Amino acid sequence: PNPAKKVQVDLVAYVPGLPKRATLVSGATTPQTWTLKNSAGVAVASGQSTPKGADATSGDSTHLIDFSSFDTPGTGYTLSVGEDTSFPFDISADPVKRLRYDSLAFFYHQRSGTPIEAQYVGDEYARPAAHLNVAPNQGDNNVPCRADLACGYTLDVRGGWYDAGDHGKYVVNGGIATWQLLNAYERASRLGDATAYRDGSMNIPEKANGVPDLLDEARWEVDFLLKMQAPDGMAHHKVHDANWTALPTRPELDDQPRRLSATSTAATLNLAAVAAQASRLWKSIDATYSSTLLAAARKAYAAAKANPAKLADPNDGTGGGAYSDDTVTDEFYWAASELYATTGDAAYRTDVTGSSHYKAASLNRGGFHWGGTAPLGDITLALAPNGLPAADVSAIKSAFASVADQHLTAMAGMGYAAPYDNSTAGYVWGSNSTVLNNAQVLALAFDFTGTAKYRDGVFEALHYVLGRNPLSTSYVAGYGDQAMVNAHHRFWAHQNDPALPIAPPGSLSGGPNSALQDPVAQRLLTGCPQQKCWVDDIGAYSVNEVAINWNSALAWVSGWAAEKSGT
Ligand code: 9MR
Repeated sequence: PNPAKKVQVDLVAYVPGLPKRATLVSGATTPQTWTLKNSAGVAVASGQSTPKGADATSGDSTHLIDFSSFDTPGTGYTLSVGEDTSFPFDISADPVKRLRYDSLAFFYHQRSGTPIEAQYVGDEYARPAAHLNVAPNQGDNNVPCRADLACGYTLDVRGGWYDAGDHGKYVVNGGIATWQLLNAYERASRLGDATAYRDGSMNIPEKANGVPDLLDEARWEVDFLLKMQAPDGMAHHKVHDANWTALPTRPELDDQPRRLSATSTAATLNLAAVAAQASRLWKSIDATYSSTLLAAARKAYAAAKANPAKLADPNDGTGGGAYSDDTVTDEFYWAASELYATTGDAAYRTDVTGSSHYKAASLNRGGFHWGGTAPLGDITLALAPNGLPAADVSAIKSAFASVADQHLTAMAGMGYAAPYDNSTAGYVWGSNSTVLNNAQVLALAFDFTGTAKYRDGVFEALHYVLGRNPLSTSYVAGYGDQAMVNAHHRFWAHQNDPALPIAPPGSLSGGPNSALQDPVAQRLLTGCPQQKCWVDDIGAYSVNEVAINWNSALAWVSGWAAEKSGT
């Protein structure tokens, strides 16, 4: 389904002044001559490849092509070896600067409870408001708990972002996604250039309200997270349909009853962490909102301490994903870190310094994801001024550099370099988000040390996601001549209904998943090498869905990369 080239490049662009590497698929044991041609087909550079041998992760025998020395901006370059020619690509900083905003636009598209207006997204992506009690929707206005829970109240949980290709709204991955957007802003304000996210930078309804647009977009979900808090301070794990709906189903045509799942310790700590982080960021923008957030965060944290082992049911997967997580020490550390960074309170400090995760103790090549959040606490403690001993903050920063070194060592041995540890579980569901979260680790290592190799590693990760991979495919819709089109999504379901749109530019596919956890992947991909376990098919939800907590990683990394790409 995905004809691969023999010369694999980033199908979008290489940034002037930075390394430029490609991969040749070849079993030859001797160097091969490569030629770089401009858009007129004229050779502008040539050189010799370096044989790297067989690579089990991709199933290819590869050579490295390094054309870094050529640095003339332009469009439509190709790389050739013998008869084999790559897809075209640019040498330019422009595409990554567009991607910074297209990856963020994903979140407006995913908003629930509000019309998605043509003036912001164009006619084909516009749709009416949904899940507001307008038939056939059953609405998120007064949602009861699942019948077996009998919680005795309903909640108004309108708003927020749909998780992914389904219409569920889940606190744990909503938490990490929101945190990552807010962290992109906080990092840029302290160590970079937050004006990239200024009011008017994004095409959203709030683009002229005097508040940075990235914060406006994040607030859409922060407000939803607050609504998921139960009277006792705990947060419901999720709200979603009673049954799975068919593909396609436009959000406003979803007729399923909506139900709250039980509260959970993990969801409650996600709420505590994000509300505390947001309270810090809105302090000088909207003091009342900032206080509301802090009160919610404190209440949630106290509720989680009183209910430290209320785990989400791993079997609660009808009509929505389970998102169960049997370890919450990491969420406790993350939430305590955010609360401490925001308040300086001694009690939170004690919980931070007493945690087994303290000083990045659990940061490793596995990185972070919705179920493993301790590094989010580390990142906040390293970025936001706080009263911890300087030596401890230094230790956290050093951990980022040493894990980044481990990534770079592993990447040097790969045919298609990606910061990804496949040693325990192969390529997992959402592997592209893991690659990009690890790119965030590399980016922070650069921020903390200024060492160029870490910056170069971030761009290597982007090159992998944008086409330098064994499928010659850009996993980002709208970016590159062979880019993901048929995302698993109930509205962007063009493959099933030509009247509906394809995935909009800047949406990230989950990526290769060697566990093949859906019937389409099982039918088409059995026996695949790990990096080839992917297909651009709407039915292949375990490899080709989109999700807020994956696009947040793309937004963080592309925003950082855009900042480092000069003018
Ligand atoms: O991202 C989630 C991944 O880590 C899990 O392995 C997978 C199976 O439980 O679920 C993924 O999340 C999906 C969620 O359950 C439902 N909405 C779509 C999400 C992305 O595929």
